[in-house]
Amino acid sequence: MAERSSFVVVANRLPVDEVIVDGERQWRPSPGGLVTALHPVLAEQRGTWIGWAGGAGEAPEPFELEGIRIHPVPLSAEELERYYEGQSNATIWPLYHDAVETPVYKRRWREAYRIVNQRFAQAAADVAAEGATVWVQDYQLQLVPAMLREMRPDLRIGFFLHIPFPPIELFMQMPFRAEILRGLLGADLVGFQQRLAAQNFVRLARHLLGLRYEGQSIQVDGRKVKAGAFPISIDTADMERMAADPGVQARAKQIRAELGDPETVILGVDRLDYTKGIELRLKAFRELLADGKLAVPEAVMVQVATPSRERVEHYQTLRVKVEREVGRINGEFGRVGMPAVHYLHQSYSRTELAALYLAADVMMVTPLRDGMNLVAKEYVACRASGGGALVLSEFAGAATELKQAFLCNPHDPDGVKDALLRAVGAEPSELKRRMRVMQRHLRTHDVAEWARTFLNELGVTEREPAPEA
Ligand code: ADQ
Repeated sequence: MAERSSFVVVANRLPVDEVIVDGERQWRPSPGGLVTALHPVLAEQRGTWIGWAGGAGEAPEPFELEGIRIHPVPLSAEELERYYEGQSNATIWPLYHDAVETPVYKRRWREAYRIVNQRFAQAAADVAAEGATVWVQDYQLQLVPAMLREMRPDLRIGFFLHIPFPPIELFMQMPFRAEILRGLLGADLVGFQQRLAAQNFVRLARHLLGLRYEGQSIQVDGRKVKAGAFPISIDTADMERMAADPGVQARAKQIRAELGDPETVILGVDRLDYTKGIELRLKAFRELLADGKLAVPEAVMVQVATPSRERVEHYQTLRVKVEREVGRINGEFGRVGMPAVHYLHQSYSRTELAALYLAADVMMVTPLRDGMNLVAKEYVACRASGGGALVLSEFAGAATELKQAFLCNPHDPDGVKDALLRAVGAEPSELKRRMRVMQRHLRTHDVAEWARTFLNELGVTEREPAPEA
């Protein structure tokens, strides 16, 4: 058996991408906040990351990349359809996001979710050293903590949910609700983005299983399970560095020129997901053009919508609706060579995204519900020069921290239009002041601090020296 690790991360996806070089398969690290934050801890402890490598069928053999052991878990084509697209993304995802799309419940999806969660738990049980710390990530793996504790009671287990945790009334819809809750309660610490989500969780434990709690601490089988809020963040310094790069700044200027040097560039950057409020944002823009409050070519909108979960029906329907709305706006308000909305259904590099953030006068982040929303934080971190306005939904976790944004209720079209207009018309000095406060916050509350706070609360530092940030 391979050498075991004292620190293990378990997540649906591995932090690596497959690339083919000269006909040979190679792996390169995929950029992401989570891996950036956890890299120092993983590298220091020769930690292991367990996850799916992408693709159906057999998994590659475990390997090491940049000091992290990578332990792939296989998923069959049928499991991908049932565990990932089905139970994770057509049942749990919509239910946890206020059921803004109707969750679909299927027995065979649940069964696949159980089987796959057991496989991830087994992999963790195999690679974790005696007394190791295991940190399980997100809604695809909610059964893993209890499954793992059953096999390995010696481990210290943390769980972090990246998406919202719904109120009791909504959670109670789920057919195997008690099993999910017991799954999570297998952890020593269950982390959420928001305090309200942690409260939903402890109240649910009492409501559904009759468990006693004090503060955020639940009594389960003679153990204590702590719940808490750990708002995730970005690698702020890295984002600031990128925005200060002359190449990125030149690209931002070029983007503005390509857009016809308008007075106001309005930007949206999201995965193409129905929780992100892309349609309502487009509608607000259309109505403002129709009302004559905004006009093309002085104002243009750029909407980047990253392809996402394209085999799930909810997502196929959304794409049709968004593209129809873009067509409608351009049909009514565009001119030859001058569309009102530039719609890009593509993925971009980090530097191109930073250039887009720099090129935008107003960033619109209007989800109907979002655990955190890192795009909002990335935009703020990029605007070190002080300009720019963030229009932010109150229903994004980020709104709790970024209070100087132009906050709006995405369910109220007039409120969204009003926030957008206020952002467009704000004085530069006011925008600077707002940005400065938010930037200061992000400098001290970055993703490394997030990981450190969670691991400290889990008690990792009681046994090991504090991980370097
Ligand atoms: P997501 O729903 O994926 O994450 P978000 O937090 O906005 O949402 O993160 C998206 C990331 O993807 C950002 O870092 C962004 O820069 C990047 N991205 C978006 N469009 C891109 C494009 N076209 N090309 C390249 N990169 C692109 C879930 C939860 C969130 C929570 C995060 C982290 O739904 O609420 O903030 O996890 O916990």
